[in-house]
Amino acid sequence: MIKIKIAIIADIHGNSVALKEILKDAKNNNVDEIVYLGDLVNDFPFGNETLELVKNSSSKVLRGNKEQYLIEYDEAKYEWDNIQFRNTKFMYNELSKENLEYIKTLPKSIKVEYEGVKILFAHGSPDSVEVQIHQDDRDLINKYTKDLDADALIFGHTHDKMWKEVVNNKLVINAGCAGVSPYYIGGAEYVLLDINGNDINVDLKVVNYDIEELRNKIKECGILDEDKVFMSLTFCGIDGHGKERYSFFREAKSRMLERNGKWYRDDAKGIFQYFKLFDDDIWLDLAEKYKEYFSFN
Ligand SMILES: [Mn+2]
Repeated sequence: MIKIKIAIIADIHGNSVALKEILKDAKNNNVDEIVYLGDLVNDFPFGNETLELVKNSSSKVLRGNKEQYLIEYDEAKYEWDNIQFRNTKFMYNELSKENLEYIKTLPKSIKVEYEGVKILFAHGSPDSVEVQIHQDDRDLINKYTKDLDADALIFGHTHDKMWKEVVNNKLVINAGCAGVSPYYIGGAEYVLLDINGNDINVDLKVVNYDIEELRNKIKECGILDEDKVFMSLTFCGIDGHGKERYSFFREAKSRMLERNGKWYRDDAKGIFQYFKLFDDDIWLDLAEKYKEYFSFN
């Protein structure tokens, strides 16, 4: 009988410090293979380092919306000068040519069969890197499981705390978030799947990593010369200030709505319609308001 152990890692977002700890833990658990569910790079600036770890540990790697943004930026080279956009531009400029070409090769979903057990892996939903499947969205979960030609559907993207359940006789797992999970202080989520014949054991794992190491790496890499606000907000997501980060974006969005009647730019194209690019004065004004929670001022 086949027995295979798989580690599933979603949403690293350039946090190579977190990924290294996950890979250590996965090795200690004797995993046979690793599947990456996309959003490998952005919002932390360690894209190349992350991609080297990813490429060296797996050939089952998906594209997320963050990879999609970089690919579209490579094609269109939008001339946006919003301060907030500098983070994406920094990542684009930092990414090696080889890694840029690599992310273009990544599929949006894959189906893998482990001796009769079929699993569909996706970033957001089986048909989109942008769709978010939250556990309380029963219609959506029903839609994606009722005719599913697989035994399990596993995805990430929402950054919700990991969850699993059986719906329409299919195993459904949200693999949580490795790099920017707001539910811990320096905690990285990943899933261990133990397939033993038709029996699947699911272990939702959280490993700790050193947020000070990450903070120091950020100070050294040059991103703060471009913008401290986005980096601080991202850091709020992992150092216990997730609520403040959420309030910042909610407030920015409502100020944009008040000013423009919409919260994205008129010239936002393609997938960037979903990218919250706020006006600089709103961005900087809120940065002042929230600065006591910021790591980088
Ligand atoms: Mn995503």
